[in-house]
Amino acid sequence: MQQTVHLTRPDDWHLHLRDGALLRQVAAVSARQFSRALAMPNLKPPLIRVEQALAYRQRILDSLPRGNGFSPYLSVYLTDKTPLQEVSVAAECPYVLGFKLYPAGATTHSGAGVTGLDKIYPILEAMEEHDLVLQVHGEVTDPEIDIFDREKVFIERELIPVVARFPRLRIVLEHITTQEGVDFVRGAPETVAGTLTPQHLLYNRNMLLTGGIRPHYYCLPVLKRETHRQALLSAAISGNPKFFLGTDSAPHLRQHKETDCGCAGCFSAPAALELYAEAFDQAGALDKLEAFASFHGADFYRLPRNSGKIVLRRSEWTMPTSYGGEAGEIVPLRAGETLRWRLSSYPEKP
Ligand code: OTD
Ligand code: ZN
Ligand code: ZN
Repeated sequence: MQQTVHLTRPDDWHLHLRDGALLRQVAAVSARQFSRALAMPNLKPPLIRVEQALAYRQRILDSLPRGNGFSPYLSVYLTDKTPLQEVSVAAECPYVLGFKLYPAGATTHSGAGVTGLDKIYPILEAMEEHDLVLQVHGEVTDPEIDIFDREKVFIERELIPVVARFPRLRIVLEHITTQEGVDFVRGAPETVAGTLTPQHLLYNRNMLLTGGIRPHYYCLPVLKRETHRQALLSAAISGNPKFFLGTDSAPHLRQHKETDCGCAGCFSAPAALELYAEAFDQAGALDKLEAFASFHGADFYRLPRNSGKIVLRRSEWTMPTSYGGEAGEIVPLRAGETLRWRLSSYPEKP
């Protein structure tokens, strides 16, 4: 049985780092595992201008020990009113990789998002010209559509027409959760890729709802049935460069999860790589982990692959029941349970 996995330092291409005290509490948790991350702009208020995104980047860096080596990248939050000139401003900033499409109301802090894709067609055209990437939360918000079907319907109604209309626009369908999402990305042109989270690779919706409701497994898009999980796992281990790592680690304080209207989001950052390793190991595909975690994302974003290595060892340990700190208590994914892999050497400092 394979006991170690050696990987080129990986990156997290979809991460919620929050702001203020919570940022100071969680940033180092991701920086310990990853070399770079694409930090999401759904703050309160959202990062709707490049200038705000760059100021946030500095706050992220300030929240980490000096010389840490972690490099955050940003995506700017699209609204119905994003000014066209913002696209050329973004294109000048090496740390801004693109713009994020949140359909208004689809997920946490998406209220200021886009109410109709036609409203941002001029922006998408400019992004295509400037070769900026569109990061997409791919769910419709139509109340008539069942929550488990919202990704599939978004692809049919919105994404397929956008890809046809903007054939050179590079798009990442974030946190894919369905067979239809996998099929769409696989069948789409080279311009389209997708990220996969650890929770969607490891769990189906039974985890959320069997034997009691488990708020720490509640995220959006919500966990789906087992057939979908299997489709996601086969995409992750396929070696297809269109699929890469994006944890979507989304910390909320315990009291905001364990309540009568709890927030969506799984805090997977403390053991993100170990969780991916577990999923790949279960599928007998540890040899495919490195490309998924360390190469495909960097290649898609046209950034150099990282240098340096990390090592994962097969070794059992127990995830703490919570992570305390300045902002309060956060319950991680798999709290109090056994993990099978352990990161045994951390990214080297540059
Ligand atoms: N999903 N929670 C959050 C974001 C993501 O849609 C997402 O990217 C969050 O709390 O920011 C969640 O469940
Ligand atoms: Zn999302
Ligand atoms: Zn997210």
